Amino acid sequence: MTLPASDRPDTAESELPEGAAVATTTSGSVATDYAVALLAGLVDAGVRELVLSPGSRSQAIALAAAEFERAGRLRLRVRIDERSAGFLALGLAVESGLPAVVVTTSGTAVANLHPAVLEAHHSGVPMIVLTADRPVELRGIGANQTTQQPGMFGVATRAGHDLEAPRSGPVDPTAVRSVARAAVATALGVPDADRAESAPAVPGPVHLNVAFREPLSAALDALPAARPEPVEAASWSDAARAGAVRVEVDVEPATVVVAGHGAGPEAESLARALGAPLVAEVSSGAHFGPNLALGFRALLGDAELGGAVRRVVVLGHPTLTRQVPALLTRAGVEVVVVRGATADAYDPGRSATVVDAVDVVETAGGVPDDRAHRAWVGRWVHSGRRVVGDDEAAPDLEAATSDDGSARAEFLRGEVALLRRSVTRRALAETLWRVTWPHDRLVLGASRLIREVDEVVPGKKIRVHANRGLAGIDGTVATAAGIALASQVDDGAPGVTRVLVGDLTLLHDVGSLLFGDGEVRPRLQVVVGNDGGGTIFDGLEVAATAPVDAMRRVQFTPHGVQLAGLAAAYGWHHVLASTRAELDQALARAWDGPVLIEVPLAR
Ligand SMILES: Cc1ncc(C[n+]2csc(CCOP(=O)(O)OP(=O)(O)O)c2C)c(N)n1
Ligand SMILES: [Mg+2]
Repeated sequence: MTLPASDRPDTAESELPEGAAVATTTSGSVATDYAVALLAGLVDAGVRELVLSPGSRSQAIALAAAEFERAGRLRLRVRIDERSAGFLALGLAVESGLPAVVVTTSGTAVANLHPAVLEAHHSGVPMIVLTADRPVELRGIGANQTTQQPGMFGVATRAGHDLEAPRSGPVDPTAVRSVARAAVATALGVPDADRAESAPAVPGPVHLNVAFREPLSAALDALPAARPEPVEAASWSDAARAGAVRVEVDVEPATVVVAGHGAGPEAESLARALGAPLVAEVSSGAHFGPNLALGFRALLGDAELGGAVRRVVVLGHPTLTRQVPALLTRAGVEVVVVRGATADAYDPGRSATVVDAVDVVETAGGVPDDRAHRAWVGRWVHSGRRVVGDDEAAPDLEAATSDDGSARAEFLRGEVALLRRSVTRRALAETLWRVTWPHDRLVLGASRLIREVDEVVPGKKIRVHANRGLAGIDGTVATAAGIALASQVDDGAPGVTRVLVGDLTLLHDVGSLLFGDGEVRPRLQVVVGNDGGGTIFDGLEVAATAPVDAMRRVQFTPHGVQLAGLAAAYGWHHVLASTRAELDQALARAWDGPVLIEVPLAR
């Protein structure tokens, strides 16, 4: 059967004059020459990772990428689903701090990147979206697989360029190189000297839409020589500091430091410098240190502690509680927000003094080491410990070593019973926290379990990530795979990446369990708390009044998916961990490929 021209993928649009493209190119295809020049520019500017999904219009970039990988100049990851590819690139960039490139063909393929682009925009993650397109003469005439790609991501990109490979060559590698370099710099948030803006640039996605004409690719014999000249990534905070307004925070015992997602360890040092308690979300990068106040939901709601707060310094993007925004909008509370690498400064009360970097928050009155400060911090820290308490009574260690045989037997019976107990959300959170070490990575999906972890785990300096830019349940497995892959690149003693998700969050991104033949497997344990649907909605106020059946159907969205079967279909190991002993064993299992650990949870 011969397909009608309009249904054939990318074959019918030979709009060039005969021979024009061939005469002035290196490879025989302007598209290939352009793709090679662009990738060379990106790699020389510091790009290390490229994710692509297959397609015809993007073939020149895809084949050139394979060649760069063969030459050891790029790591290439191939994924069928562009939504998955986008989140994989996001995870690679989160872990490496470098912009990952994601390549798609034209049409709906591009739109599938939108969720990851939005997340990258809102959380300040560098990313380069490289989409292939039809040339201008084929746009707006109903050509196959052609839509309005330039500008598709709206305000979510730091920059967007509608580029085209020249009509008939030759490709000017210097010009293409400078486009690539500028894209890397913008994605990293390096300020543009020509742009007179008050706020410094922040990292985020850059869209390069490239129109290719036929012939869409040609054989490639040689790559241009490498000329590495990486863009300096550290410039964001330097620039922020250079242009910053100075704000003084008095050292007085009524200040609290709030560290939301991505705040970083600076929040912890600032809390100590101010002699202030630290309210740090679990993915803040500051959930540790002597000033960390656990159980802060209760403390902020407490009239004597939360009620006494007069000033809050916020770093990062708090999203996990209602108590933090309530505090920041309360009358009589002064709010200083330290702008991070995110699209918007966090300012729920629209009343904050926004500063650009942490060292502009100067402490007046010297080092806070007086008794009043110690007492203020101590009250938060001790009350927090009491609020969180212990899930279980501490084991009676005296009984364990007692001379009395029956006391020892009683102790052992108690311990065995504990190990046989089913896993609660709290035990799941605490166990994952306990087994994660600084060389490991922990990724937390949106919904109920991240809040459980946030609420109960003690301080520990480990790498925790969550997509909190928009808190979507989409792309979590792919993001974690990207973090795992980037963390295992040149690792002598590789750690493990663990991602904790609810069942709906897993099912939403189940396609990201797919690895094609020959694709590098991430060192990843996907831990699924399976309660049969979205139990976060059980906590909505409306659940008390809405019809039970309706709530179940439209919010809880029950399913009977057999996760073991899914895992098998995708070639993953599946372990059912119904008891605490089984969970411990599953997490400690020797590495022999990606594993999906299913933990049944009561609704
Ligand atoms: C892309 C996207 N769609 C919808 C939502 C709204 N949402 C938030 S949590 C949730 C349910 C999550 O269920 P599950 O992963 O099973 O976690 P659980 O609360 O049951 O632990 C949904 C649908 C979202 N955050 N992102
Ligand atoms: Mg669930």
